[in-house]
Amino acid sequence: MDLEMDLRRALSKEEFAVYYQPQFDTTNRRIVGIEALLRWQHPERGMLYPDSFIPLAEEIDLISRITLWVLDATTAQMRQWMDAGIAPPRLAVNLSALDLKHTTIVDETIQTLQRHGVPGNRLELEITETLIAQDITRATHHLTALSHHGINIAIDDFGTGYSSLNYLHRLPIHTLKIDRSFVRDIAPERNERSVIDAIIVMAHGFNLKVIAEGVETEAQRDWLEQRNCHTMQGYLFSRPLPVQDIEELLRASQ
Ligand code: G
Ligand code: G
Ligand code: NA
Ligand code: MN
Repeated sequence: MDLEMDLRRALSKEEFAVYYQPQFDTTNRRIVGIEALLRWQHPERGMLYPDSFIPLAEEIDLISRITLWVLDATTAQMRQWMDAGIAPPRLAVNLSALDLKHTTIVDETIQTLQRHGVPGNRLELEITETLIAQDITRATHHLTALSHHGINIAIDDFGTGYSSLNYLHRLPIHTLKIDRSFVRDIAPERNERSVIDAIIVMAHGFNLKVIAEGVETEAQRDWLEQRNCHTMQGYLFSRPLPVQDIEELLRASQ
């Protein structure tokens, strides 16, 4: 079995699917966004998660086609939700480290939005710090162009990579996503200052939205609320769901 060969065919064989995980505002329990998470329904191996094929896709230079497929599929989905009156305010799509290196990513993203009639402010692109640090000049250029079209930029896994306060205010960033490793380590009984505290204070100081990911327990939720982080994503609220299930949730939360 050759995973590389399978991956090269997966797009044309329509083996990819998008799962959707909601992000909640815990002050009013409303869905403020939905993150799109890619799945590969492999004919023999069953459902594969991004960690097991995205690195390979990057290596064999297939990642930009996959990213475009995800952007197209999720934007079309967003349009349907808008027409049905159940659209979440925003849809978050993950970019891979290689996507921002391609000069065409900005145009292709804009064209995809226009093709489906979805305004830029409905889209949030999640990128990692490492990606920005690798090529700050190019990243600045692309992210600025994207944000001129209303597209939001979120820093994913924030706090785990090379964080520079310098880029935070130089770049058009809207959201920090606190990495789930910090959320996992929350110990309610301890009262000392934590990395999360620092991230939340900093986010507010820079006028950025902040979202905690990987929230699994009520204790973690309560602790985060106390620290003024009210946007959360994680198994406590919902797992990533196939489209039918997320639609049910969207309808129920109207
Ligand atoms: O549920 P989860 O296993 O889906 O995601 C694991 C990792 O894969 C996360 O770091 C997430 O950012 C990344 N990921 C999920 N979907 C996509 C996608 O469509 N494109 C890229 N490049 N990464 C994704
Ligand atoms: O890196 P990124 O943040 O985009 O990854 C999202 C990943 O986290 C996905 O694999 C998703 O399935 C997973 N995930 C979402 N919520 C939780 C959670 O509450 N706990 C854990 N352990 N993983 C989660
Ligand atoms: Na992500
Ligand atoms: Mn993350």
